[in-house]
Amino acid sequence: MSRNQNTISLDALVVGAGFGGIYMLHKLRGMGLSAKIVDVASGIGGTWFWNRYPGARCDVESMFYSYSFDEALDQEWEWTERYPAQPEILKYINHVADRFDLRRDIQLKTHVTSTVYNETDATWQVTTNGNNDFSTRFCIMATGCLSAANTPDFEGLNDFTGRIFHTSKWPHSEVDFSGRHVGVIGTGSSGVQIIPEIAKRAAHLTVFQRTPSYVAEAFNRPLDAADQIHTKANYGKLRAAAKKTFGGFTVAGNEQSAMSVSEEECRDKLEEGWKEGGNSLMTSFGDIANNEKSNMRAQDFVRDKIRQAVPDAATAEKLSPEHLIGCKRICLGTNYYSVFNRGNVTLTSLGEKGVEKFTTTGLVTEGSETKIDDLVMATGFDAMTGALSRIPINGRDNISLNKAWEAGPRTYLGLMTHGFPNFFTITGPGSPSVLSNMLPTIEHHVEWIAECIDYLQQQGIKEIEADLQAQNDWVAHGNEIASKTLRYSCSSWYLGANVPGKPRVFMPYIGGMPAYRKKCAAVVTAGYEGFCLNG
Ligand code: NA7
Repeated sequence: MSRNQNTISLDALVVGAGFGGIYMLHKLRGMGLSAKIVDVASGIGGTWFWNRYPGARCDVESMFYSYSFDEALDQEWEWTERYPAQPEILKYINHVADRFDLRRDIQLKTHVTSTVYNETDATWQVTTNGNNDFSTRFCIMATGCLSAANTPDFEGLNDFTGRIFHTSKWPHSEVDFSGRHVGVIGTGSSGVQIIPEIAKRAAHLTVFQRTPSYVAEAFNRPLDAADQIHTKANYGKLRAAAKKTFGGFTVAGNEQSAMSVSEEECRDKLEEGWKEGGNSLMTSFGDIANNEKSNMRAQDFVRDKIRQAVPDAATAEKLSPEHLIGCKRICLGTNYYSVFNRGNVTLTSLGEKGVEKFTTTGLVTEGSETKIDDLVMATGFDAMTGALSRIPINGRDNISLNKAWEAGPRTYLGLMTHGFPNFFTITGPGSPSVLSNMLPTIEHHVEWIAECIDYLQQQGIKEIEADLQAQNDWVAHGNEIASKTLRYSCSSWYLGANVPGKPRVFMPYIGGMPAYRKKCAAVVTAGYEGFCLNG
């Protein structure tokens, strides 16, 4: 390990200046600890700093995709749309950083090159590519679940002479597609959002689709004063009610089975959910995600919507997914399907061979070349573990995190890993994270970690570490409940199935936020049960 002469000693170093990192720094500061954030980006915002492609928007309603820890902040901030666009989210997090004077402890444009545990003095030695390294007692990874880009290793890509973009690493200056022939690979959430935007400008857009997505209409709209006043007057109650739901979302949904009503009644209810917009389709009934027959009714409903939106039968057929709805994350779109009615848009389904190769002027699929000027990869992320696996992290006995997670990530509560003392992960694998509303879930983790650190300080305890047995039990419990759900059955990024060679393990905890919160609280009440407290 090469060390900079200038090593800053801290109580806590937070890696990542997204929503998790920003709140963690605020909390640690409030406890009187010396703490800093380090981030490779040139600005704060984490995933919202990078994913600045045209059309980028959150699929959680703005008034609840926001921090709840400060009532005045809640009351003063004005969201303008039901679903916030990326620039507005970035503005919000920058506002928070300024409001709480956080910037003086945020070191940007700094890449963490390694983090190694020194058992002798119980510190983490964190090296960077900048002018300084860090020596810190606590190392907190707020590196995000969807931050490491998945860039498939397409044959011949280096020979392609056109422009290449990835949605998750979008340029800061505007990209002009006018008059261009553009190819987009990927039809997940990012593809679904960017495709209609590119179609407006490009001379021709070819969409290369491996698996069609279920796209629910978002029915995004401007938020009027009445919306804001009502929510702000009831924020406390609404947020408390959301905490009782499975994913921490505001919509509790209908608990009835879709099979308990007639086909006609079922359609009417699904139609109501569809018109409500967003995720309401999935919560129209209580068992769409768990019962195959109920799921089939919801699938048929969306396939009908596709046929209504796209008159060309062959295109509608290609756009119609066959897999279980909700198995992969459902996408929210705005007039997504109808974009394929435009004369300048072609949908190309990838055959078994996928993208066969790139040439200097385009790409070959099913033996024929499509010439393009620009390639947009909307190919997603090495989700949940990618950001961590790309940093060499060595814990006790110099064991690497990649080795410890060789067969898939293993954590206790998604918060800590055996062999890595005083090393925390915010919304790590093994926590509900991406299956929930990330903002309240992040707040829960930050507050749990802060309370834990405070406890260690008060008790004069040197180290906390996940107990191996408790970790094994937690992993087994997570696997057991995941294997009984429909979500386990398809090739999603939840399972790591989108990245060749990645172990297939269902990474987020699927027991729901209420059960998870209860477990985390019980662990604390029992004196950090399942953790080893040393020294
Ligand atoms: P996703 O949802 O992982 O979507 C990636 C898309 O790219 C998806 O359609 C993939 O097809 C496709 N893909 C990935 N690799 C390839 C290759 N090698 N060839 C062809 N097509 C490929 O990522 P997003 O960025 O859209 O969204 C991620 C999350 O961000 C989303 O769930 C929201 O939570 C926000 P596949 O389905 O794997 O066949």
